[in-house]
Amino acid sequence: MIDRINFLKNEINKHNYLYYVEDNPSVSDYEYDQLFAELKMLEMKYPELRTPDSPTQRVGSISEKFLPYKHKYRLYSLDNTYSYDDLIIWYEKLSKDFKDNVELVCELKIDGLAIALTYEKGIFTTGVTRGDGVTGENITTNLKTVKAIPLKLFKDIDVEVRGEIYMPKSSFEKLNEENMQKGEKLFANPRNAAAGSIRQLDSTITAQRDLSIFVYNSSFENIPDAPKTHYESMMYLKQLGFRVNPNIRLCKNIHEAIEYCKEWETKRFDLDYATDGVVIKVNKLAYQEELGYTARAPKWATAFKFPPEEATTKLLDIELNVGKTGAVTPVAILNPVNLAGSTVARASLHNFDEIKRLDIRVGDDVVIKKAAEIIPKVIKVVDNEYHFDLPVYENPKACPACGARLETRPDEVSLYCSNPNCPSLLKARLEFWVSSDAMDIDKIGPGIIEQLFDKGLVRTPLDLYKLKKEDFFKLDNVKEKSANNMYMSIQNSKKQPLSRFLTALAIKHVGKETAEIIANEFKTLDRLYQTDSFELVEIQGIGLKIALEVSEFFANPNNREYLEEFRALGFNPTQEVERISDVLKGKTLVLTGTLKNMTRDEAQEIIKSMGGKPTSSVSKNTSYVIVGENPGSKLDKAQNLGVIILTEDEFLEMIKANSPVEI
Ligand code: 3B8
Repeated sequence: MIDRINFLKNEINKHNYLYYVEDNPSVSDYEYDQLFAELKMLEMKYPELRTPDSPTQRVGSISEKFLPYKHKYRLYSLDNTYSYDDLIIWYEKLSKDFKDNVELVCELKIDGLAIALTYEKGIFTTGVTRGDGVTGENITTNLKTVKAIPLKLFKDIDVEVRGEIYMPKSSFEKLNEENMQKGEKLFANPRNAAAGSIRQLDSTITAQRDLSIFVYNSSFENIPDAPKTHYESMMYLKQLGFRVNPNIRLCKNIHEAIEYCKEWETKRFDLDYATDGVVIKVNKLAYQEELGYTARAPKWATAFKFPPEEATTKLLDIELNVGKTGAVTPVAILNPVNLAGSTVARASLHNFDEIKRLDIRVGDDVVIKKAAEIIPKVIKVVDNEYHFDLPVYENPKACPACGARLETRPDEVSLYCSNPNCPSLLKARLEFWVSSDAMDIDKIGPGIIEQLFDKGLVRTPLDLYKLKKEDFFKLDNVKEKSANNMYMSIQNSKKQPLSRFLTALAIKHVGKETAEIIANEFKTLDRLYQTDSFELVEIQGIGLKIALEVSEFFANPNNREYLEEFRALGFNPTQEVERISDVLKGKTLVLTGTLKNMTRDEAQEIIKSMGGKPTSSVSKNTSYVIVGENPGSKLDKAQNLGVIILTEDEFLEMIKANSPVEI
């Protein structure tokens, strides 16, 4: 029987390969279905003969969990450039280290989702998202439903490959059409559709989506006749059974590479998959190794990005925003327009100097562009006769929120509201205080801040901590339960570490990362009181500008008084737990039941040290519930809400898999 099963597995895998990788089917759908049905039947009868590389394992299953997974090899990003001149500079810099001519390989840059696939002895074992490059999520079950990913290679080798999962443009359009008819949500572009499909907890849904892959890099260990160039390694990947993009070209020098870029800038629109640029790589693997990596990207590769899409629309108004520093910034209000697949109604105008420089007037037709930033920018005004009939934009003289005079500050382009009690400024500060980067008071959002402020219940962050439970009943639609939640989430934030408290203070130049560096160094607020700029500037990562700002902040008697008020309310921010990893960043975890291998406190410390947040109650926002012996009602609640449940062993495995070894 095992022979027949093996025969069927090989036949089906071969037909899969010909159909999904080679685009060259060799049997009819009917014949294929017959083979598949027979294999399924035999595996049902002899479940012990069912193996992970069987094509029947591509169907997916429900209630899979995505667990963080530390990559064996770090997945770097690529440096970007938008100009041919930069490409020439990049090439000259890298080739001067070598005597020979440096050959390049050009590939299309597929606009999908980066993933890493691990094969052991030729069998697909693990598939992981890029994540932050160090840690991703284990999405093996979902990836198994992608037919172009081989479950078994043509050679029994160990290899890790990287590639890009994407959805063909035509399938994306079809999916959106179907979703529209069903009244379901539409995806903005093929990339989002692919991401939405692959991150389904129910992988039977993934299985129904038309996803494919192009593979573009690999790490082999100990294979005979290993490829010596990138080009050869791509051919080798093809021989192993992977789908590689056919539009790859070997180039003698950067000028040939630029030719390739120019050619594909227009030809790309004829393809059935989205591309956003060209990846240019040094061909010789020995040279790649010699060139090495910067902190975030290989020096031996770069991405030429196709010019970003632009759109033209009418500027309806210029809105003014007051930020947490009191800076007033202009925002363009636009006639909504489609840009690179999403609708844009607001765009950045940078600052008032920029409006003057571009002579932007309300009523103009303007060109907007999506650059690397998420928020599109206004880049120029369309040459229209009527532009000159429109009134020239005048900088505001008064704060849009409180009417106070606006002032300039030395060496800064922004205009600032001169009123330290400006309601917009105070609200922006409060919003920042509760935000996820700062004190992370997750039950209080901008809408609640607005109400608390407008009803005169809070003016400064200090006031938040003086609120009583009853005060929340004064807000719209707030009942006992949510009043309690809000009250508790504010009170609990008193225990946030020093790094968050420092961030929340919104000291100039001190963002989240800088605050973390300072907090890890000083550990307590008391120690920070005693510091000066000389001591601060000695710290790795702290420049003079930051050092001066921070020391001045702590020397200022008003600020000291402010900080003392926090202490009187029970604050004593410290930095106890050193971060050892970021794998649980942004995740909340709940413990229930008795753990065998550690105490509750130990488990909580571990969670914190990996960047996670231990909390006591289960909600739909809980990332994982860790279950020990004799679990309480939290387990039932987690099951009802569909929260991912981890046994203690699974939790330990996750810790082990992500222990801070250098990679
Ligand atoms: C090194 C090489 C990242 C990439 C790479 O089609 C590295 O090569 C990378 F650190 O992200 N989207 C490609 C694509 C992406 C990358 C790549 N090659 N064809 C892509």
